[in-house]
Amino acid sequence: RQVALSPGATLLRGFASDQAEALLHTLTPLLRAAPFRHMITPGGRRMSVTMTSCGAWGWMSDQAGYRYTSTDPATHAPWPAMPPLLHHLTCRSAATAGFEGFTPNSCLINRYEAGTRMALHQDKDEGDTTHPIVSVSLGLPIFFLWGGLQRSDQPRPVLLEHGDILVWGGKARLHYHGVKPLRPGLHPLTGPVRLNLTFRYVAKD
Ligand code: MD5
Ligand code: FE
Repeated sequence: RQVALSPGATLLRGFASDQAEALLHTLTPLLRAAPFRHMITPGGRRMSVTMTSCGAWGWMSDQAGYRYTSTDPATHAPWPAMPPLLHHLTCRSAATAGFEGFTPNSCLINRYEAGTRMALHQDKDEGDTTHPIVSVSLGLPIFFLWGGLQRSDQPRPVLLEHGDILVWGGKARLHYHGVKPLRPGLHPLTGPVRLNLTFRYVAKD
């Protein structure tokens, strides 16, 4: 159930399946404190995905650019703490994929409804790309688009399903990626949506 997508990129199929219900349960109070919202790109467009964060650093975007902040711009309160269950799962997945010692200080939570997509991009706002990124998929399946180091590299579709964990580091850390529009459906645990949790180490203090 461990698939190597490329050097540094490992798909752990079903790694979070047993814990999915518990993970969703730990998100409930956190989502009440920091609800999902649409971010605005620096170009002035509203992203179709809705987002929130937990942990010391949360990702945000507005007309001034992409960045990590210690407080939620919607409430000016610190982002909710990262639940220990999420932190432990991330450390365990990273170690399983060969990144022993990884410890995240940021978790971005993306919510996809039918039709929501994410354009090809690189993750390069973290200040230090020597750490991997761990991504947990919950709910409806989606086609992830796995590209190369150049935007022009033809991306390959990879189906990400409920409970799958993707670990990206090393040579794969700066690969372009995105997701195809979510197809409508109903998942027993999440209903009409897909949630994606991405765990990162943000080099800021
Ligand atoms: C998602 N999220 O499913 C997507 C894909 C994002 C984002 O791309 O930036 O929030 S998660 C797949 C992924 C995770 C970690 C690293 C990389 C891809 N990568 O460096 O290619 O919501
Ligand atoms: Fe990304």
